[in-house]
Amino acid sequence: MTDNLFQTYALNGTLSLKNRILMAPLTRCMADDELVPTQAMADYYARRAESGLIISEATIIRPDGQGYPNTPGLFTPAQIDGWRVVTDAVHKADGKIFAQLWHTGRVAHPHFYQSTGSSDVMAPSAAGVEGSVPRMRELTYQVPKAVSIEEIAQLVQDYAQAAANAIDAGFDGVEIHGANGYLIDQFLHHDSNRRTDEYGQTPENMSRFALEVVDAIAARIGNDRTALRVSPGAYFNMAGDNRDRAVFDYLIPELEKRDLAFLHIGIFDDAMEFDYLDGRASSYVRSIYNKTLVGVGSFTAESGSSAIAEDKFDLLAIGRPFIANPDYVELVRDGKALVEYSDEMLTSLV
Ligand code: FNR
Ligand code: 8K6
Repeated sequence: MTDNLFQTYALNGTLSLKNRILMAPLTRCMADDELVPTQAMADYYARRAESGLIISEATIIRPDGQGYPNTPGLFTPAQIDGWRVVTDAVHKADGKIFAQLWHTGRVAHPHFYQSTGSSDVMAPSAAGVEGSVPRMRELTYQVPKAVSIEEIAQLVQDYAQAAANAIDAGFDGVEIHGANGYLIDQFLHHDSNRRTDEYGQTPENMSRFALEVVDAIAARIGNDRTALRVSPGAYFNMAGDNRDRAVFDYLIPELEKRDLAFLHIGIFDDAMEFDYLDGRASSYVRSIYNKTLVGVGSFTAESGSSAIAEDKFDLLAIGRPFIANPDYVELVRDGKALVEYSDEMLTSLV
């Protein structure tokens, strides 16, 4: 019984989804060397246009946001044109697509942007992560530079410009990547934010950058086309801290006031529990956020449908099964068997 997944859903007055199954954002590292989306990417997304909403793979807002090879960008005219081919293909197939806007912060690597002449890694504080870029183990993570107030203002501008570029490229809206240990999330956790100025220490200060980015983008493209992904539970390139709870206790009601298209949990398995959240990240957010919430993380169509029926969230995002099954929505609707995901599938775009 997955009928509720096939109900339409009005995100707001301007956007209505044909079903409640979203394609989760999935980095594929398949853009060309100028970080321009390819025709193969357009075909890949168009094959998945039966989902209620596709969220694109994370897309960098500027060169020093890059932490993985061949991740697409949204800051050059060629990148905007490349994305327009993708959004046209999705729209022609009767789909909708949001761009996920990304800056990796302290897990960026200057190897990827050496042509800009910059070797700085930008983060809230000079607190690095151990390790190296996945699948490029020779690229060890650097100790980042704590961004100045002026650099923060520029970053906010660059997020807003990338959002405007996304609309120019034909996207239906944007999801700001505020999750999974990347730049915005780095401001929201004590592990990575050790600032003592107006961007650190208190919940209001630590939420300031995230809210400035949200507000700048909403002012540029409309709150109805602006969404955000957050990870209140630290789990990827981030250590949790009991004090993080107060940051999200402040941030999430502030987000609710902004009337965004949706709020999306960033996690790999919704069943993960966090001491300082008294359980699952999704249950915690649901308890203090009354608007559209997207759940994700190791769900099947059946378990996701039950979670929606139990009012744990409103929309279900599906990641890995969508890599394995371009026709995921049709297969679920018809009650047919799915192909199981495996990591080897990441080497080609099907
Ligand atoms: C991801 N995920 C992810 N999340 C995100 O916010 N932006 C991204 O670009 C990516 N990229 C990405 C690549 C790959 C290969 C995987 C497997 C995952 C996380 C993803 O959106 C989702 O939260 C998880 O995959 C959990 O959902 P599933 O796969 O269990 O349905
Ligand atoms: C090369 C680009 C990769 C960018 C996204 C990475 C996704 C890889 C999938 C596995 C990642 C595991 C995440 C950690 C989960 C920890 C749970 C305890």
